[in-house]
Amino acid sequence: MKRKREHRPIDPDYLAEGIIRGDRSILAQSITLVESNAERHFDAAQSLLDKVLSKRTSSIRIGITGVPGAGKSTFIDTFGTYLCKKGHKVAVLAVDPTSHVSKGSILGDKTRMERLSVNPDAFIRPSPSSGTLGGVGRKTRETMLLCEAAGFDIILIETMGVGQGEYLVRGMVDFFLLLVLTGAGDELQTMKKGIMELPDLVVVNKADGGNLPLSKKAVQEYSTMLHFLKPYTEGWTTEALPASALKETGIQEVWEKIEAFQKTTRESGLFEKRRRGQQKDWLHESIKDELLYAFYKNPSVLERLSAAEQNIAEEKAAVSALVKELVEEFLKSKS
Ligand SMILES: Nc1nc2c(ncn2[C@@H]2O[C@H](COP(=O)(O)OP(=O)(O)OP(=O)(O)O)[C@@H](O)[C@H]2O)c(=O)[nH]1
Ligand SMILES: [Mg+2]
Repeated sequence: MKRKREHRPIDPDYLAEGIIRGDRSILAQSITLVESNAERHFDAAQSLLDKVLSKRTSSIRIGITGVPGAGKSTFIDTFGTYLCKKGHKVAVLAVDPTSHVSKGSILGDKTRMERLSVNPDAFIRPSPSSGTLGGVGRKTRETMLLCEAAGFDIILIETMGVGQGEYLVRGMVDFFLLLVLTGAGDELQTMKKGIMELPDLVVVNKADGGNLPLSKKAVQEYSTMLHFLKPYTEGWTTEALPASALKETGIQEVWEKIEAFQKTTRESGLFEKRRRGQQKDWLHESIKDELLYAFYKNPSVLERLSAAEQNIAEEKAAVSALVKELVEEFLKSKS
């Protein structure tokens, strides 16, 4: 006879203690727990987050974006290794809002982060797959909290795919870095309009070998462009710098900029203000997620939904009237 699969009980106290001790395998397990879409994991995950929330180390959260092939993974490998050498603990998270395949991208990324993936002071985590409960935003935010509780003081978030990912990540980091290549004009065409208004620093990567003269020109072009744009962070000037992730040049200069940014924004109070604003946004996003989730799994809504869809498709009813009816039905079922 086949035995029914049993689920081991999850012990949030045990996990919290392991995370705070810096146990990487427990950190990985805990991230899997908060990423889970299974309802039976929800309470344990929330209880775990509650327990570690006040135990977090002070951190800087850095988002890194750029067109495919700009060198994000290579840059993170070099930059992360540099930061570990300086005594930091670096967590690398990937965000891919378009990915529906769990752990699809990390295999590629781990091989591109050869040095960092074996560094004892670094922790690399793949993009969570998007699911119904919450979504990528919630999962990444909660993963950041767990990493901070495990003592990681620098969180690097690589956005995969150009598009909505940039805005999502910009809204959850302190500092946003845009990695670009030479030939500013061509590249800007493939990037979404408006992306140049998001970064706190533009890094022209692959400034090495025969590409050096072109990258110098690109730095100038980007600087000119940035000069005409309103910087994303008040009181901070977004600049363009050259670097080579491969030859490891310009890396120290990038870190110096980020340190200057931290100093300026912490002193002006903007650092804290931005984080508080992000917390508030998170709350409202979560409320919307939760309401949507409750709505779409509500039996009396489900009962009426396909008939409503049919009516709308055949233009037999007005959308607003049907929506009102469905929402009222939902609220009635809850009262
Ligand atoms: N010459 C040179 N090549 C680089 C540099 N950085 C990255 N590359 C190369 O550029 C290619 C793409 O690098 P990745 O780090 O995978 O780029 P990515 O932005 O992470 O790419 P996706 O994750 O696919 O969006 C690889 O072949 C790297 O070796 C650099 O500084 N100089
Ligand atoms: Mg990559």
